[in-house]
Amino acid sequence: MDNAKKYYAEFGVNVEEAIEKLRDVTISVHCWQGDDVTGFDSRETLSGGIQATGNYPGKANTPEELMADIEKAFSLMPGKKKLNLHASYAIHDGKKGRDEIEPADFAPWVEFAKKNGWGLDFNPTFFSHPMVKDNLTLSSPDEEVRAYWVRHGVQCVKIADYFAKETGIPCVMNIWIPDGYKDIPADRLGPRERYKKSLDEILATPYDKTQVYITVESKVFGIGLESYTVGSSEFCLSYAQAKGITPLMDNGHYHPTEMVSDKISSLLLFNDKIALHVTRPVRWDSDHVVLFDDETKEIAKEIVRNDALDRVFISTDYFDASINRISAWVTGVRSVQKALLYALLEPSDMKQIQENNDFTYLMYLSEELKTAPFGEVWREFLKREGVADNYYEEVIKYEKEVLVNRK
Ligand code: RNT
Ligand code: ZN
Repeated sequence: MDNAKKYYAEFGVNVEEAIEKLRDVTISVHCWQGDDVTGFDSRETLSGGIQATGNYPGKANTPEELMADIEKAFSLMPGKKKLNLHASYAIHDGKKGRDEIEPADFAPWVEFAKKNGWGLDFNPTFFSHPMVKDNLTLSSPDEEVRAYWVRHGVQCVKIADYFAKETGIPCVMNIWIPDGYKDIPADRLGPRERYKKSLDEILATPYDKTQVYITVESKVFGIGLESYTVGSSEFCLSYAQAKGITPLMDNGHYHPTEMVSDKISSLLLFNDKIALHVTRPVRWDSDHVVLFDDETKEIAKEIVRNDALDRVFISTDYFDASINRISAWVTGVRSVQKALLYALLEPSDMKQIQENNDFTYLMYLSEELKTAPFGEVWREFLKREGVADNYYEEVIKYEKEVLVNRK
């Protein structure tokens, strides 16, 4: 580390401070990487325009298996974590409708989180269910369908409130609906009016606004829903702004040359808090495992440079069924943390260099930092967190001992 400390000090960077700051950042880790977004209630094939592809052995099939995998995966991730659940992971006899779920159906999850000292985040599940009709939920013109999903949303607010109370850690509840049309619609306004009305009805549920943050996630298109998405970016940003709730950006949900890293600053100017789903879109919203790549770094830089680590809810959202799922989980979360560390190790005068219009030096410096002894600092962070550097070995051991024995 001494080497690295000396190198960074030459640029005015304090390595110890960077490590300290990183230790305080919470990553909300999605539970759905462990079972290809299947859940435990309806166990329908994944729908809603998203897809998990691959059939690598060892998928978690029960709450016990998923919890064991989560514990294994989390033990290989440094830093602070929260667990992000979906409503479809309710634990009941399988006979309850999604509009009937209640806090008690998540009691084992609360116990699990408390035991590990983690907070819980939550998501209503508006997909993979027989009550999704014609790919519509909260925007459906069929009042029975729309009302069903409003009831689901209302129950979820109660569950989010319960999570926050039980864990003593704020809960982020994210609303994403798949609603849209494959082909050119005749009415773009009607579905959005109904979505707005449905959200208003869900938000009328009493909840502790200081402990529960409700977010809305926008999207540009989904598979089979190419022409029109009800919850577009404009819809979600405007809705969040109008209602004083929190916007959520998933970096797979924009046109391929549109970058979430460029959007963060604008949202920070107009919102107290913002939320992110960090993912890796490959040609579409493919939800590949997050890597330590340029856009992930750029997103992290925007958060760090704008001093917004306490204003951005960072969560992960990817699902790869083609490789060891635990490894996928760990690689993705570590990539986000690496990106944050990379950003924390930047000199603090980068903005001043821009203001001086010295883009020559800015380019020189940015490129220079790419070959800085970053790896040394990262490994020191892992060591201090008591987490193995080589997670691959651990993962393969777990695969041989546990995963391959699953049916
Ligand atoms: C889908 C959204 C959404 C889901 C999860 C499972 O495109 O990104 O966040 O991935 O809710
Ligand atoms: Zn997402």
